[in-house]
Amino acid sequence: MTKNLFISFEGGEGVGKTTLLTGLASRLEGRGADVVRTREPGGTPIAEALRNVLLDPRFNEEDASPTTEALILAAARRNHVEQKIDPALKNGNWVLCDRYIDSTRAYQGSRISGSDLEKIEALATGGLLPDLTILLDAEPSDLLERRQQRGQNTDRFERRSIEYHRTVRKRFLNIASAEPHRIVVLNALQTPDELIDAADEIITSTITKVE
Ligand code: T5A
Repeated sequence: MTKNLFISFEGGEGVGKTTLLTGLASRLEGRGADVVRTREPGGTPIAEALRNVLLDPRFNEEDASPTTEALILAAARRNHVEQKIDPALKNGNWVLCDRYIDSTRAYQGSRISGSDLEKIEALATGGLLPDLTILLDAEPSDLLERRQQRGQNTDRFERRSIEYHRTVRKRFLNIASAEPHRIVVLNALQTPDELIDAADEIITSTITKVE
């Protein structure tokens, strides 16, 4: 196996990031890669504890300002980078991460100033950006229909309006347009196998670029 990469998977809620990450990790492992699968917020004991705080349904919007939320996410990310991502990359492992900095840019970025976001991001990542980010993209109403067709619970998705999901989608697409060398957008409405094949091809061309 060639050079190890740091790859993040981004997109709106329930868009299929975990499914793609898992399928791709198995394929890479089949070729002999040592893969660390991880997620944000989370990935270490402290960051998982902070995830529980962030996603605790007892808290609502008024309990934490957007800046507080971004700082908790940043603390989780810093710990994740220091304790897990950076050591794994130095050890020659591939790191496949479900969400990373672009989620903060897309979700929190609309509610805090650009300069605060930049400062928080610099402290959280220490400058570590993924070699490749795969952004899964779909119109939110199509995703809702997909969940309904599969008989899946739509409560969590529907708790926030379609307009909210559309705003997040637009922010992700703007971020991708600003960094086309790092972020590749894939249509999330393809089958899981089609997505794994497409991502695999992108990885091959990324390896060529970074080597
Ligand atoms: N957050 C996070 C921020 O606000 N800022 C930040 O900086 C960060 C890091 C939790 C929340 O935190 C916020 C964003 C979120 O609101 P999360 O746990 O990643 O983040 O939440 P979700 O994105 O909702 O995670 P999910 O696990 O629910 O969604 P996935 O991983 O995108 O989707 P997945 O793979 O689990 O698939 C969902 C379902 O769809 C099916 C699967 O079988 C599964 O049932 N599926 C497909 N069906 C058809 N075709 C495909 N291609 C499919 N792929 C998957």
